[in-house]
Amino acid sequence: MPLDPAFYGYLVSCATEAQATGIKAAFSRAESLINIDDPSALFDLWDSSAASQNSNATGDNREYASIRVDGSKYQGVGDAQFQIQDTTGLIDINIAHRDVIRAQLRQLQVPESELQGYINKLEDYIDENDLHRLEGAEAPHYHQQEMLPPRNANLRTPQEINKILGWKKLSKHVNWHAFVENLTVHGEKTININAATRETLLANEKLSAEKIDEFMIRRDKKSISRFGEAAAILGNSLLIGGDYKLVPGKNFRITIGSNDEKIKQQFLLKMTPLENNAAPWEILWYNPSPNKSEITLQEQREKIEHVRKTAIPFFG
Ligand SMILES: [Ca+2]
Repeated sequence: MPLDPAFYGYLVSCATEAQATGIKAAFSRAESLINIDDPSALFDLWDSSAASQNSNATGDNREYASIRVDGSKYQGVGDAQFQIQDTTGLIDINIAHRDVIRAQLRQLQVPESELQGYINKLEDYIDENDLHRLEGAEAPHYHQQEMLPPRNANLRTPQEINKILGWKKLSKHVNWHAFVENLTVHGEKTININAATRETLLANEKLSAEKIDEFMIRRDKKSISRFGEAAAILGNSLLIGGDYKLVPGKNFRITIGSNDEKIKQQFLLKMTPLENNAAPWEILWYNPSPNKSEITLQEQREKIEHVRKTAIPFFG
């Protein structure tokens, strides 16, 4: 399902509109989508618009002509639904400012006095050396707890956060899954405010939940094209420091699942349209069961088999 030639031959804007147009054009040529009876269909573009969570009372569906990359849910074929999330709208656990992680930990009711300990254990897990910080943890601390030592490298998946000493006990919190769901390891320090989740915006403690909700309602109507539009709602503090941008990055998390959300799988796609002799994207990461932080291989196999049998139509 190639993109139009212009996407390969020229540098094109990576604005939401240009990417959406390119993807839409590519999908419109896909054999599996043209032939609606083809069981390998990715998803049903014709019937999906009305089921989008962004449907409005006026019946105006012009917005639905583009596939949004802000995690909006779309109805697929049969019992499947899907979401596309630009990863620059999520929080990158490896590189995000530590104040952002602190804000997230506060949402999990971590007491103020324990915040730095969590941050230091995270830093020790990632950094190359074996020198532990105050309240941090390196290999000897992990051995004491009969845990595998820290990898001393960036996390490879958001779920790896469970392997950091002490962090697993947070998994009992009712908001834990939402917290992990909002993390990525393929993001950027600069957040795309057009695709940022509510949780990501809340991690900026200068912004109130009320203003964020107002902003998201405004954004659902039409993408923000100038920072001034965002600042009019969120205030000027948003613009300081250059931590925000208006366009997507290269990586997109695709979530496909059943309508009752009991079955869910995720892919991380990196768009690579300008790389020679390469497909327009590559899959960086696949998680057959993001709802569970740790499942056995057997459980994974059963899950995948179940997904196959219930015919969630993805990659045949
Ligand atoms: Ca280390």
